[in-house]
Amino acid sequence: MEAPTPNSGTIAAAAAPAGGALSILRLSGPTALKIALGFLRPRGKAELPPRRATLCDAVEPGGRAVPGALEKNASAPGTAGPAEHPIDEVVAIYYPGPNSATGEDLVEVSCHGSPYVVKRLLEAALALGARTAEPGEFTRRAFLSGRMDLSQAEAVAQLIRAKSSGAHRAALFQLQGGLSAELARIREPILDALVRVEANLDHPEEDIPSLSAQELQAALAAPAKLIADLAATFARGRILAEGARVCLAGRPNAGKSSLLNALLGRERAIVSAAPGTTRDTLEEEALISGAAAVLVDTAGLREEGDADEVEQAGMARTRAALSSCDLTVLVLDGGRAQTQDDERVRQEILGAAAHDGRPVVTVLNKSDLAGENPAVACDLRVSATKRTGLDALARLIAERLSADAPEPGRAAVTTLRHQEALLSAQGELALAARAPQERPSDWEDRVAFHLREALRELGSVTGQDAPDEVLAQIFSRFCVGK
Ligand SMILES: Nc1nc2c(ncn2[C@@H]2O[C@H](COP(=O)(O)OP(=O)(O)OP(=O)(O)O)[C@@H](O)[C@H]2O)c(=O)[nH]1
Ligand SMILES: [Mg+2]
Repeated sequence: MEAPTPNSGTIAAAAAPAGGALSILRLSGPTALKIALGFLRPRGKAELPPRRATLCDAVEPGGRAVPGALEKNASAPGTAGPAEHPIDEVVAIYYPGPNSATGEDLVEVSCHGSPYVVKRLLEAALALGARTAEPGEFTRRAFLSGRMDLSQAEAVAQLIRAKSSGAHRAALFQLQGGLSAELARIREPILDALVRVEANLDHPEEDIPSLSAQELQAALAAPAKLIADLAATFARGRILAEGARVCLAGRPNAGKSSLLNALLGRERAIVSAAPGTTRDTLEEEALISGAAAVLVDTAGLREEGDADEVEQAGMARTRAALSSCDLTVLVLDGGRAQTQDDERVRQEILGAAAHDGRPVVTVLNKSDLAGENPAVACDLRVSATKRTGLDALARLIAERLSADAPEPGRAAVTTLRHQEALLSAQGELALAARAPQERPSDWEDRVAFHLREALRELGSVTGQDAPDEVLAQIFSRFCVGK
């Protein structure tokens, strides 16, 4: 048997999770139509007309008749062919390549959502010569056949994962080629500069106007600025795609775990009146005012000297969480007077956030306890146990997180792979711009080299020359059937 290599043969997979009312079986490849007609009997037709939803009986390939079942499919009197075991009544659509989602012949079969039916249909397709698709293989074929570039293919995965309106918007913009268009704008002047430098090198006698070192620097300033602007969207773009990390921190017993539970709407973390209850950091995904977030509960911070070994280890994790989050919620204990220790911890948390330019929301919790501490500076007063002020807190977190969110309709970088490519391209442009000073006598060679590298890095985002391992890594993160 032929080894299943990616991108060869006809593939089949369920494209919607079985268990809903409907499921979809997809077939893509050179023999998709032939295989489909091996187990589909279009009602009243011999063929599947292109791009038309056609009611079909799905049958066991090569099976024998079950009298009475699916009567309309029963062999007409006088026809000799064997009647067949029915599996389901389905609607099939045949999309001939190259104008299909994968760029190849594609057949989509909508069947009833029973996992058993889906399994039988898939088995029928496999028996007729299809093989099971690998994760992301349909999208990979769309990329390889030029239906979409790599950044658009990656956007398909992001769109499927999108849990919030911001994530959805960013993924859709990228899917529709927004990032690719921005990259094309950046590449153009670099390519232009490269052509002129290479003309100097290869055909100095020809009449292409040469590029002076000064002109080179001027020509590279614009794309360098565009790259820097695009790379600057990554901090927020990543938050959009993955959800912001929101860290709850403060003194022991301030009510951090209670607040986590209140924001989640369920008792996720252990709460107790004993200070030092939470030892390890704890993470949970949540929607905060419609924005995807990961809430992180932490061990309370206090004087190290008084803490035992486990508590100290917990505090070290708190500090690590604080330095890797996108927003800190500083939780103050409103149930008692503020002490010097409170002030010290508050300064530590505010200082860490200010150092990295991260937003902070300061809440005074336990506001139900006499509502005292009117003098304590905070953004708002909440009560985790009485569940007051929680909506305002969620709104404030979302507001501070989206203060510098990428504008709708503007390209944003949402994946580390793209960001790394942009930063490398930026580095190459800087090296190219410096080359004339560093090597006044033969800078053209050096510049051409760095410009080509910059273009290669930018091209890797859209997959213009992405190596196979990179493709394999990207598409393996998809689900089967996409
Ligand atoms: N009255 C009142 N009590 C609260 C409120 N929030 C928390 N508590 C109580 O305060 C105590 C400590 O709550 P936790 O949520 O465990 O506090 P924590 O900050 O996670 O504490 P550590 O994990 O030990 O750092 C518990 O007895 C809670 O019931 C509140 O809003 N009002
Ligand atoms: Mg706790």
